[in-house]
Order: sequence, then C-alpha cells, then structure tokens
Amino acid sequence: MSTPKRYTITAALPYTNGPVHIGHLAGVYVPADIYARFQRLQGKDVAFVCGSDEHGVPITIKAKKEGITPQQVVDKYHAIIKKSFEDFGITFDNYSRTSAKIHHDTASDFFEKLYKDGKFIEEVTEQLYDAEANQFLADRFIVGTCPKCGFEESYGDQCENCGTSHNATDLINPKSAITGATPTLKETKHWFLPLDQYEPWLKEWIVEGHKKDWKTNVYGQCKSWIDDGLRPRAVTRDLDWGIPVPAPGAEGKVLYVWFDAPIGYISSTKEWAKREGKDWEPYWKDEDTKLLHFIGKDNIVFHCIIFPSMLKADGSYILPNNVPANEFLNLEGNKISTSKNWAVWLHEYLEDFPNQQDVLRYALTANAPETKDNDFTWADFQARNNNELVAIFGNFINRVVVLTHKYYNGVVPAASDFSEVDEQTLKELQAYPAVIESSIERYRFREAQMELMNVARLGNKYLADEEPWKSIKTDEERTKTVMYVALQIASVLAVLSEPFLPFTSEKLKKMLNVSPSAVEGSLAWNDVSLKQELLPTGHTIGKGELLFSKIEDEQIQKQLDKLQASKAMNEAANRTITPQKDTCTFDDFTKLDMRVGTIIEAEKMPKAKKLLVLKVDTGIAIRTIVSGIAESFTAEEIIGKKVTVLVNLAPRALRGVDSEGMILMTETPDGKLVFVNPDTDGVDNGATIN
Ligand code: B3M
Ligand code: ZN
Repeated sequence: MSTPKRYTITAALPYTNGPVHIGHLAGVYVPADIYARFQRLQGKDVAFVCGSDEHGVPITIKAKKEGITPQQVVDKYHAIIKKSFEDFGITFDNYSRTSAKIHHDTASDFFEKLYKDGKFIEEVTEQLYDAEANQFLADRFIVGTCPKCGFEESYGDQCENCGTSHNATDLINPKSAITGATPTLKETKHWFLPLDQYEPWLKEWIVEGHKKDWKTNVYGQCKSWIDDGLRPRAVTRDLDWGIPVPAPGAEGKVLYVWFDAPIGYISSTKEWAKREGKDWEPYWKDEDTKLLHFIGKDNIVFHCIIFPSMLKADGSYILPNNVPANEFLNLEGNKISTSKNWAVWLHEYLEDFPNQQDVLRYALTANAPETKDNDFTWADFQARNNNELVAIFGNFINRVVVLTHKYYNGVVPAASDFSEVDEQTLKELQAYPAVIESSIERYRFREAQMELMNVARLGNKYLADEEPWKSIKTDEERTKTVMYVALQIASVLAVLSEPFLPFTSEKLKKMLNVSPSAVEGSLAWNDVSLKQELLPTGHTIGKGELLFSKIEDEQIQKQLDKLQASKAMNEAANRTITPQKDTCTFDDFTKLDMRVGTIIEAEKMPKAKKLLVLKVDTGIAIRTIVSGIAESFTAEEIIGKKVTVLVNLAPRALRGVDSEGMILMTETPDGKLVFVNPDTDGVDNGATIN
C-alpha cells in the first residue's frame, strides 16, 4: 500500500469477565498504542478503537460462579477495564462495549445483510446437549480433547493449546463444563458461514498475498489452517446471552460471540465518528485506509480467516492490511491465569507503583512476546527500571537540567564552534526518527524502543566525553556549546519517547518548557529530522523533577510474596480430598491392632518395580512385610525407621513371599509416599496405637 490516507487501528476487545493484566497490555494494548501514537505524531488521520467484549460464554460462566447476572458482570468489569486503559495512557479514540445499542444494531444489520444475500447455510444438525442443565453446550460450556493436538482441556470452539478453532462436535471425550456430564446429541437449527467457499480466495489473499509482510507466526498459522481445509462454521448459538439472531425461526438463538465481537470494531468506529461529527465509512470502506488488528495469538484465526470472510461476504468492506499478533507473555515461568490469580493486575500494579505506568510499559515492551512466548519476571522489571530508565534516561536528563540551571539559570546557552563530535552527534540525532519509524512500521516495537534508549545512551556518552563540569572551569564557550548540544538531545528524547513513555514525555516537555504534545506548537516528530535546533538559544527551561526513581528490593519481594500467596491458595483449592467413608463403630476400630515398629531390614523384591520386602520389629515378633513403597524410597534409606504397623491383617502371599502386616502410609499432593510415623521417640516397639 502506498501512503495510506488514514489508519483504522483496532485492539482486541477484552472479555469483561475479569480485569486486565500485564499479558493483555504487553501483547495487545501497548504495541497498538505505540503504533497509534506514532501515526498521530506524524500528523496521520487515525481511528484507534476498542471496547469491551460483553457477550459469549465466559461472561455467563462468571455470572453463574458469582451468583449475579451477566449484565452485572459486564458492568463491573467494563468499568474496571476502561479505567485501567485510561490509567496506562492507552489512547483509544473510542472505547465502546458490545452491549451498546449501536453495536447490537450494527451486528444485527450485518447478519441480516448476509442472510438476505444468501451467504449462510441454514441447517439442522445435532449439537451437544446437557440434559441435566437443560441446555445446549457451545464454546466454553464444553471441554474435551483437542482433535488436533490432544490437549485435554480444549474448549468447544477453540483449543487454547494449539490455537485451532473447531466445532464442538469435533472434540474427543466432551464433557459439560456446567455439570461435568457427558453430553448427548440433540437436533437444532443454525446458520453457518461456508468458510470452505472462501478457501480459494483466502489462499490468494493470505497465502500468496501476505507471505512477505505478515509476521511469520501469523502467516504460518493461517497457512496451516487453510492447507488443512476449511469447513462451514456456525455463527449462531443456542444461548440466552448475546445478540438475538435476526432471522425467521431463530427465537432463543443469539449470534456467536466471535461473529459479533469483531463487528464491535465497526460499531466503536461509528460511535466515535458520530461523536466527532465524522463519517465512519471511509475508515472501513475506503481502499486508501490501512486497517490493522492488534491481537494475541489465540485470536489469529478469527481475525485472519473468519472476520475477513465475513467482510468479504458483505462485499463493501476493506480487509486488514496486517494483523501483527503477538505470542504470549508468561509470568515468573508460569502461564498467566485469571482463574488461578497468577497475574499482575493493572489496577493492583498502580496501587503498589503509583504513577509508574511508564516503567511497566517500558519493561513490557522491552520483553514483548513478538516472535515467541516470553517471561515477565519482577527481577527483570526492577533491572529495566534501575539500570536503564534511572541510570541511562533519567540520569542524562537530570544532569542536563541541573547543569543548565546551575550554569545558565535555566536558559539555553548559545553554541559557538561545533566540534566534529558535536556535528556528528547532531547529525546522528536527526537520523533517529527514521530508524525508529522503520522498526515501528515493521511492528518491531522492542527494537524501536531500544533505538529510543540509544538516544539517551548517546546523550550520556556525549556528556561523559565532553565533561562540561570540567570545562566550565577552563573554557566557558566550549561548555556553552556542549550544554546546547546536550539540551538538543534532551528535547529529541522528549519527542521520540512519546509513543513508548507517554507520561515521561509529557513530564520532560514540561521540564524543558515546551508545549505538551496535544497543544498546537508542540514539537512534532518530524521536527527532529528536519531541524537541527529544537530548543533555541535564549529559551528558558522549566524546573527539574525526577523522571524515574529506583525500585528497591523490598518492593520486588512484596510482589513475589503476592504471587507465592496465589500459588498457595491455588494448591489449597485444587487439593482433592477423598470423601469421608461410612461411619464405623468403636468396636470396628478396636478390631484393628496397630503397633509402633522399626524397620530393621529392607531389600528390593526382584522383578517388582514397586515392592520392598521388609523385616519389621513389631515388638510382638520380627515380621516380614511386603510393602509397595519402592518408588518413593530406596531400601537403604528406610532401615531404622519407626513406623506404624497394622499387625493383625490376615497374612497374604505377594509374589511368593508371605506378608504379615501392613505399614501405614500417606501421600504428598504430588504422589510421594510418606510414613505415618507419629512422634514415637522413647516409645518401644510393640506399643499399641488407640
Ligand atoms: N474477547 C477474546 C480474548 O479476550 C476476545 C477478543 C475479541 S476481539 C474481536 O481473547
Ligand atoms: Zn489443540
């Protein structure tokens, strides 16, 4: 595409079944925001839209769990999520929600048009049904084994392990997520989008058309799905939460959430255009518009295959130019999980690190899962802050501002003769916008941010080499020139940092006393390459303030403790306790003769993986006991061990050895056997247990 006239940038609509965490921010919203801010700074016409995804089974499940209505669930989380985005400076032009009337109308009209144009197949098929819960099971209401990768907890519409999207009836061993029951099959009518008919076109558009410009992970996934062959997909569901299907005979049915949600991008654009007095249509229908979807890798099939097929079926829409999907971000070595509370929630982060949004944005971009899954660790977060933001960026700015105040009362001094190094430095600065731009345009945000830090590195090196604090004593003119150049570097940082570190950029602009970015006359991105002088001689800068502060070990420890507590809670919640047995009488109990004993000999039973043959001193006699503990203990380590023995168990031959009793054992959660070995110091073998 030659120079686009405008940009429609979408970021995945988060499900409103929980708050947003660092994984969302790193994978979708920060890169999308960097891109949108960058284009706006270039003076481009941008519509950056998002909104809450309020339909679908995840919401209904959450409502059931919390004993509230789906509407209450979405109201609660929509507010929390919207606020988190605002707090982190994600500059959506519009943040809508799919429960909004404008969305219901838009999605309903979209379906109706395709319906009238005969784009759907209407078919009665057998679908999975939970007779106990009295409902059809779709999407996340059903779990089973993925037919493609064998993952045992795949959902009905998509496997989270391999990303494959499938029909619920494809699952092996399906189970209802509501009752755990094995579903039966029941006939029901649905509307299907015949994806198979779009296959030749998808091949041409993606497999041939986007081999070079789409990320390899995105392209590869698409290609493999297309190569595997596409099948018709139901776009309606038997559910009571969602957008009613506007077709005759569709009472009680709603649109599949993945049919309505991407249309949410269109409704959000409409809502924005209406408010701004603009026309929404060019943003979705003009070929000169660059449409981009920022998403996580689990959403690729929906944004590259299904939604484009819907747009194509309609015929009046443009298609995405690119879908720069990211891989996943893990947290301290484990998959981020909402249900396991293994996450860093944005609203909680801000409680612990107030006003430090940029630190998180920075750390997440530096570690963005652009080409492979990545791990967020608190240690890395601390190091990024202390060693990069504080030590490089903050330190440079601090020195420039302090020295300018100290030497020149805050007034930009006049430069006289530029040395070769000065010329070189100023020239290098002018090249940075293009370098950063080239990375951003290829969706390489880590690389782009690294280049930004290189500007700060350049500044630090310049100061360290030129040492104005030394030259001030001997050469005033030279010092003025050095400080002039250093101030230009500082102002370049103020401009170029905006997409990445927006809060810092504003603070820095205030410190340098230049207009904030939204204000007319503010320094523009392109000024950096066009002008050698951003801060003219005689300009007075503002007061210095600290841009970044050191993060202490205790703060990091607190976060690690929090995660540790989550882990402990999960373990407790997941512990499966064997139900209590039927009651027994005291007489039943007294029939058991249990004694304290000591293992005096032990050896492996030949050719038996699990068995040890023990000689146990039970006080009554030395007994031979065959015990199935060889996978948890070696023979040597248990000799001399005090144990509890059931001595009156009827003897039994095991592999030809008579076993004359049983040793009491219990087990750790991960299946290791442990002796039930009461505190028996000073107790003789043969002492009874009762
Ligand atoms: N809500 C899925 C997700 O959060 C979904 C994205 C919709 S984008 C149209 O993974
Ligand atoms: Zn799978």
